[in-house]
This record gives sequence, C-alpha cells and structure tokens, in this order.
Amino acid sequence: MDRHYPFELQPLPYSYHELSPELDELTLHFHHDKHLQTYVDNLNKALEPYPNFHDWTLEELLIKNEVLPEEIRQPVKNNAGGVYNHELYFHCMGKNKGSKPEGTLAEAINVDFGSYGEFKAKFKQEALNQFGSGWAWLIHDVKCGLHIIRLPNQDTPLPYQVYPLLLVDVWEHAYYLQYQNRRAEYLDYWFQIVDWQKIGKKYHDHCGV
Ligand code: MN3
Repeated sequence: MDRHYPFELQPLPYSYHELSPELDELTLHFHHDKHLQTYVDNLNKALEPYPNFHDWTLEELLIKNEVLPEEIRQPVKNNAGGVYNHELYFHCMGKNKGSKPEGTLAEAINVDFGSYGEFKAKFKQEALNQFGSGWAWLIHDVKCGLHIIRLPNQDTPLPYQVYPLLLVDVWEHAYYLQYQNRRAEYLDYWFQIVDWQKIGKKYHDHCGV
C-alpha cells in the first residue's frame, strides 16, 4: 500500500451480502461505511495541518509514529491503526468461505500449534481474553515462525518487525448488531468466512521455498 494523505475509504473486496449468514449485511454496512469511514476522516483531520507528513503511507505513520509531533502522535496512531486494521480485516474474509489452510502455511501451523484445530482453539481463546476493545492477530516473525497475539484498541504490531497475516476485530461494533454480547459465537462463525487461500498466499510469498 503506497497510499497517503488524503486517505480515502476503500470499498469492500466483495459485496455486502457475500459473508451472510455468518456476518450479515447490516453489520458490514455499519462496520465499513460508518466505523471505518470515521477512522479515515479523523486520520485526515489530524494530518491536515501537518503537510510534512502528507506523503507518509499508513505503515510509515504507524512504524515511525514516535517521530510525529507530540500533539498528533496518539490521534494518528489510533486512526491510522483503525484504517490499517480494518482494511486488513475485511481482506481476510471473503469468497473462499469454508476454506482451510493449505500448503506452506498449513505445514507451519502444524509445526507451531500442533494442528489447525489447536490453532483455532488458541486463537479463539486470545480473542476472548482481550478485555474490552481490541484485536487478535496471527503474525509471522522474521524467521517465519507463527505467533498469536492480542492488542488493545487500534494498536498494530507493525513497530515490532513482524508481518500480520490474519486478524479478528473484537470491538463490540464488529459483532453486536448480529451476535449481541456473544463474542464466542461470533468467533466460531467468523472462522468459517476466513479466506485461507489469500492468507496462505501471503505467507507463501514471504516464507515459501
Ligand atoms: Mn472495527
């Protein structure tokens, strides 16, 4: 991604009904059209008076956040993180519903977690353990080892030299309209709409031989 200020709302990579019934249209409309739009708008608002940073990409704004003037450091971290996380989240789901990890990624999951089933159980537990708002992530390190982590708010692991592969939004706005307070149930259905072909390709491009 080499986009920079002024950031624009990117359309979903599928139509609003395609993730139903696991994630319904109303949830996607609010999540994408309202919540993500707000992060985009607030990021632009924070950067507008600071032309020195208008050619910085989302990733630069997050990785080099400490370089920004103190008064916009936190708002940029929150809102650039909000844009980055949501774009990645929406791209982790999609048309290959019901898929499972294959190839290089499936092998790595077996090595690092034992099996896909054990991976799912651990990932779900991390997502449930996130107190309040935040995200659970599957990332790989520079040696291609896989790790599951959770981060609060709109924080990203980008400053730690790791590569995000998959993430799930456990802010209530991601599931409350459809699942109310049942985060565990949302997570069970969410696994069924993960596009493992896309995730596997990314891992293979970085780590395949
Ligand atoms: Mn969200």
